[in-house]
Amino acid sequence: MGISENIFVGSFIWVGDPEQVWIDGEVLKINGEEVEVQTSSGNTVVASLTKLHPKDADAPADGVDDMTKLAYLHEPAVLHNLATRYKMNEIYTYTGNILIAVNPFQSLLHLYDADVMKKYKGAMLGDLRPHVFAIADAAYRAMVNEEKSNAILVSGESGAGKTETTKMIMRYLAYLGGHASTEGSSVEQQVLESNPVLEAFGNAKTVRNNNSSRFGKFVEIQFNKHGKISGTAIRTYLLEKSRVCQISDPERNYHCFYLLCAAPPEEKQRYKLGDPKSFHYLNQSSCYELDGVNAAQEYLSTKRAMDVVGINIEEQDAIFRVVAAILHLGNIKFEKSEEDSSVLADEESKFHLEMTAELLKCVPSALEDALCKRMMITPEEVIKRSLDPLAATVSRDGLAKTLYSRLFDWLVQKINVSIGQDPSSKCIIGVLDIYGFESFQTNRFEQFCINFTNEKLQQHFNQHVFKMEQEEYAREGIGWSYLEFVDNQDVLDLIEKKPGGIIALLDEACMFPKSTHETFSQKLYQTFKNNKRFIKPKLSQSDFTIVHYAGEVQYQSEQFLDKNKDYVVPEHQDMLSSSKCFFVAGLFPPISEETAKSAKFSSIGSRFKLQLQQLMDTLKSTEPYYIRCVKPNDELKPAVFDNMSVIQQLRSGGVLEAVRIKCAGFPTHRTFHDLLTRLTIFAPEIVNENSDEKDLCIKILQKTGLTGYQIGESQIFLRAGQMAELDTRRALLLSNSAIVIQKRIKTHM
Ligand code: AD9
Ligand code: MG
Repeated sequence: MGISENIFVGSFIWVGDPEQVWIDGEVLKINGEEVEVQTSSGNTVVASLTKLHPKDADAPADGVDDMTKLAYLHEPAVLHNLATRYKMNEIYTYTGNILIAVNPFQSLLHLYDADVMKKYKGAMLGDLRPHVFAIADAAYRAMVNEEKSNAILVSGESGAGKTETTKMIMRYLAYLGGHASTEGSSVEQQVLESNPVLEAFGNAKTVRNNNSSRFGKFVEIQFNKHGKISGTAIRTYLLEKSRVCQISDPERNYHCFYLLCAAPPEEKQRYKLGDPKSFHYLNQSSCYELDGVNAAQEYLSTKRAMDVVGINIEEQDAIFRVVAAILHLGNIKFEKSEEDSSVLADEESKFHLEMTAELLKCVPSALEDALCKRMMITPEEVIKRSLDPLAATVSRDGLAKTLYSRLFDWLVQKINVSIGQDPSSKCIIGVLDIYGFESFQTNRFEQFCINFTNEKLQQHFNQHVFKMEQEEYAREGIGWSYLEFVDNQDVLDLIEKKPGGIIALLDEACMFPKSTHETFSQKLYQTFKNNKRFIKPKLSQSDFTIVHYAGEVQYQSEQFLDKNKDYVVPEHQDMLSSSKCFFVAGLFPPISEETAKSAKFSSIGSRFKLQLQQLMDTLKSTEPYYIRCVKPNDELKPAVFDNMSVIQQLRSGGVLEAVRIKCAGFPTHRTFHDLLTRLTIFAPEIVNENSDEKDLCIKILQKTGLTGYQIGESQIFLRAGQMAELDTRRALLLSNSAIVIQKRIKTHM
């Protein structure tokens, strides 16, 4: 059935709008394919019939808590429903069992207090208002009852609320799976306190979010056979290293740097720290403070959280020494000495070099050499070559990044060891908080990896939604073959296929000394010239575009080769592994000569691909629950709902894809009883019949002449648009009978 049957003069519809994406209106005239519409904003527009969507005139004014309850499951209806609910501070809405969470940008404490947790405990999904606790509860109960592992996958763009949602889930799981004992720190307390520690070191203010996670995270919470939390494993993905030495206004570096600069005076003295404005790694941006955050208090609470997760005082001291050392390191400047070599630029640089060496407990001259000189091994001899000031600065920044990322990995590892794993645990609930799809003006290697992740998750999501639909049809005993299902395997092949995918070609380029980003791009153009997921942009000789499921993204290949190389300068490695500080030396375990020789280069892209594969394998063994976070506006303001931005996110987050999959099957399910109440008007004579509801339904539907629907065990399954068609005809019948009645009244008068 086409849309056109539902659109007639006087019917209410949705029409595309350049500002609001969709606007409602009434049909004034139909001229073949052209329709004249009076919009609710008072304009008259002409639109093509195929571009219109019918509007449910009977929809409840306050929206529906589950999109599948909408009479018409299309884009404008989904968008309108979310906007309506958001206005009333109803930030959660289901689409079947996917939860959509729209960031309120204000604290709605009443939504999350202990009473609310109590209410959701054990309640069936859908019995109470949509809530993140309901999803966590469902996952927990399914785990306890069916001894199955579950995963809750939280996604959305930066600032959409993933991390806050994840913390809410963890709090609720800790409430359900907590231990009564109060001796020392309980496992669940440790699990919760791992968050502030990782946020201090892995989060930063960006233009999109004041507390943006600069890494992906999968927290696997293990439960014992009594349903109590017995261990945890945290896996992290791709920390953004470049932020350590490069930031732009009005962003900030990682929170820990500012916290440490606000430490009590004696500690600041110990680390020779002063005003954050005096450090190059911080003063590239003029933003130092965060609204509503007291850095001094945060420093103390971060240390308390470290206590809880089992990081002792000595370790804390060592961690902050490394953080301070990085700040001092960034202030070392170089200038040209004879023959292209470099020396420390001034007294200040000398001071910072000494401070860095003192904090890292290594020899100042060794540090200076490691920064400014390289060993060249020739068959005859070993030569020390000097670096020019620019290369020495690159070397300095490289050292800062390596130190920081090793420190972050150490923290994750330490938390894992300290909370401990439960080898006897059979069930886990995994919680994934990972970066959403990104498409910026400039897209680099990071965006490439992030979007690759999203392609992987999208495939998992589609397959799952698809499977769930099929299972429901099977339960109801109806046949369904879904041939239209489109998979994104082709994009994944383009990226990760071995050999021949983009990552494989990038690795090849990295191993070949003469490669440049241009030769790499040329190779891509040649290899994928007939690939419909790959485009060579007309105006560029080195950019490339991937047609992702969520849209086209143009990548700049300039730093792809460099960023793909995970490489620690051997001079840095040697200097730090011989540090007198047990902690620092531990971050740089000596590497055997064999590995040093064999591992010419280790590929970040390939390692990331492997990590993702492991994640997907874990996810495959779990029952997934999806939460899609939505950012309602870019100003981070409460009560502002920007249709354009939201629709983009629904499209790229796969919510509309899920809707599409539903629509391709039988998206509208109605119980026999429901359908009878609604449709008796088509066959009023059957009401008095003594058959069961199923038979009555069949009779009514036969009378309507509808085809293609399916009859299940307890429900009728209608094709997309069929409910709308029935409603329209019902409305016409009702108005005709109203006219008849009116006529009767008139003739009686
Ligand atoms: V990023 O990809 O890590 O940059 P997230 O994680 O999606 O991003 P985050 O959870 O950090 O976003 O949320 C951003 C901000 O929105 C928070 O700092 C809160 O101020 C605000 N927020 C998010 N969710 C809620 C909520 N349920 N209630 C109140 C919220 N405020
Ligand atoms: Mg986050």
